This record gives sequence, structure tokens and C-alpha cells, in this order.
Amino acid sequence: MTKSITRSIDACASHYGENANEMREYLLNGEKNALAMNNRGPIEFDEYGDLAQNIKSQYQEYGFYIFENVIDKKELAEIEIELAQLKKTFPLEPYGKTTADGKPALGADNQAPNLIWSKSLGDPLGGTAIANGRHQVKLFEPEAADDLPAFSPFVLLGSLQFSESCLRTYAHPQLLKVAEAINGKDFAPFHECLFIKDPGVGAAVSWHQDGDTHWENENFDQDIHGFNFMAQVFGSTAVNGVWVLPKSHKVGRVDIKKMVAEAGSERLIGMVPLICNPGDVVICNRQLLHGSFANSGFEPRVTINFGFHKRSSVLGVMGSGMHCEAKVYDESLIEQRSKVLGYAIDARKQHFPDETPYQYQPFVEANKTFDWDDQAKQEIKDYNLLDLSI
Ligand SMILES: O=C(O)CCC(=O)C(=O)O
Ligand SMILES: [Fe+2]
Repeated sequence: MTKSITRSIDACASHYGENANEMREYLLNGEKNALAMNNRGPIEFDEYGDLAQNIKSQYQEYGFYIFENVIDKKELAEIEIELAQLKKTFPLEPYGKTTADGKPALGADNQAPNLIWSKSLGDPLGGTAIANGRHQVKLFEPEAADDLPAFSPFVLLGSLQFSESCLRTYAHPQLLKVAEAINGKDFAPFHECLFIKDPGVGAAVSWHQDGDTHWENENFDQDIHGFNFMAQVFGSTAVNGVWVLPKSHKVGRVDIKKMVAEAGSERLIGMVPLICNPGDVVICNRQLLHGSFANSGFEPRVTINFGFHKRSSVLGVMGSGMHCEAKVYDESLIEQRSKVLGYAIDARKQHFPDETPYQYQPFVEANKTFDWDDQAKQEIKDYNLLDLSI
């Protein structure tokens, strides 16, 4: 089903010195346990058009589900081509303003944050106060090879303004039907980004839970912090992929330092990697404990990441300040932030005229239509200043 990554497992483990055998076993066991789970398969709907009950219940039970073969080969090929072009627009140096060939780099005159860099194979978030200190421990940072760049791009925020193919994927009708099934027809946007984990340089994302705002909410439930879709362009493996702790979305905030102490290392007990082929899309509850090791293997990973919330989780709520400046989210802000979804649906409709576009209930009720054109392209510049960060 998935391709063997033995060479990458060996290469990754070899970085861990006296823990090399332990790391190797951890990767192999994680892979085996992940593949033994039954929360994967195509997106399926029942006779009423609702998400199949078994998918809903597996997602509710484990906190994630792997939808297989969602993005077809043609769409994937377009994404790959565009990502290669996008990379050429990255600055030559971290946070620089010009590309290798002297042109203005991506985001050079943007206000909102966009391309985030890391030391190659580093863990830039672990053990820091960034994102309200949610990455409680620092993961091991392997040494990158001398002939590879010392710093590398790691996350691209506000990604939909930079990539039309990702904008179109954001409006995938089946995925939006899933969003509706989990968060209701009036679901609200959250935030979008690319996680870029190039072989030999891609940084780690230390263990964390994404949710921030509602842990003490009297109406707390397992869906209150929403979910992320993680669409895999090149696939995802035990070495380069996100690892999750199944069912941890139900238990509130977890004490990661205590879990490290219990495991005797950063290799936490019970975690499994998200093993995906190109075109698979994971739905991942934001309360699930998760993270990824530095990519010291040979396969690339790019995740097209986009999340959605229940409207009740964001309306009238003070944002966490993690993705943009903290503010209270009112109806008009949510409406403004939702425009990108309107443009995405139209961009997709123009590009795939034979597909039935998704109908977003709030637009239908307000009788709103959107045209993806040059003006819209200008309009979505810096749209991520309005991310709904909770
Ligand atoms: O892709 C990764 O490595 C980390 C993803 C993550 O933390 C997230 O999507 O919230
Ligand atoms: Fe996360």
C-alpha cells in the first residue's frame, strides 16, 4: 500500500547516536501500529449525502482519519509544478527581500507574516514561548550535512494568496462536505499554511496540541478547537510525517514534560505516524497531541494545511493571538475572513468546470457570489491578518 522507507529509517536513526537503535525501533513500531489502525479509506457519504457514519465515529474515536486518494493525479501534478515555481520566489536568505535571481521575493511587501525559516533539521518551536508556550519540550536536532543549506524554509503562512493550486484545493467539494459534517453548515475558516519538510533539512515541530482558548470553557468538547485538513503532496512517512497520540483530543490539556519523563525520552508512548500516499488528506483534530521529527530521511513532505472551526467556537470569542493579533471575532470579521473561501470556490469552478462546486450555506443565505479575478487576487493579499486563531 505504501512504499518502503527503510533507507530513510536507517538514515534518520543514524543521527541519534547512542539512541540510534531505539529510534529505529520507534519508527518501525510506529509505522506498524499506524498501518494496523482502521481509520483510513476514501471519503464516503451515505444515501442522504451525509458523511458515512463509520468515518464520523472513527474520527470522533481516534481524533484523526486518513482520507485516501482525495486529490487526483492531475490536480496533484498541477500543485507540484506550482510548488516548484513558488520555491523560486522564496528569498535567497532567511527573511530576505530578494530571490536568487535578484527579483523581489515572495511576501517582500506584505504586512502579515508569510515564510518562516528554521535552522536546518532544527526544532524552532520546542521549549520556546512561541504560540503561548504550547511546545513544552525541545526535540533532538540532528546535524544537517555540510553541503546542505544551514537554514531552510519551514512554514508558509497565508499560503492561499501565493498559490492558486492550493487555493483550489481549499475548495475541494468533498472536503468541504466533510467540514460541514463535523462543524455544521455554517462552519467558519481558521488558517492555512504549507508545512515544508525537504529531505535532509526540514525542521521538527515539537509535540503540542493546537487548541488554546477553550480548554476551560464550560461547554468544552472534543470538537471545540476545530480540525486541520493535511493534504499530502508527496506522501507522508514515519520519518517525515506528523505523529499523533490517538484519542488524546478527548482528555484536555496534556502534560508533555510528564509524558517525556514516563517514556524516558522524547519518543512518547503510544504515538503513531500519519502514513499517507500522495493525494491523501488527513483530518486531524486540533486537540490531538501531535508533532513531527526533523526530516533526516530522503523523501520530501509538503502538507497543504487548512483548518475549519464551528462558528460557535469563534463568534464573540477573543482570539489567542497565536496566528495574528488577538481580537474579538464578530460576525463581520468572520464574514470578511470567509471571502477567501468564496474566491476559492470560484477559482475551482473556473478550473474544473465539470465538477459540482461546493455550496457554502452562509453565502447561499446572504445571496453572495464571488468572482476569482485580478481584483480578488489583490484583495486577498495579507488575508491571514484575519486568521481565526483559537
Ligand atoms: O506538519 C507538521 O509537521 C506539523 C503540523 C502541525 O503542527 C499542525 O498542522 O498543527
Ligand atoms: Fe499543530
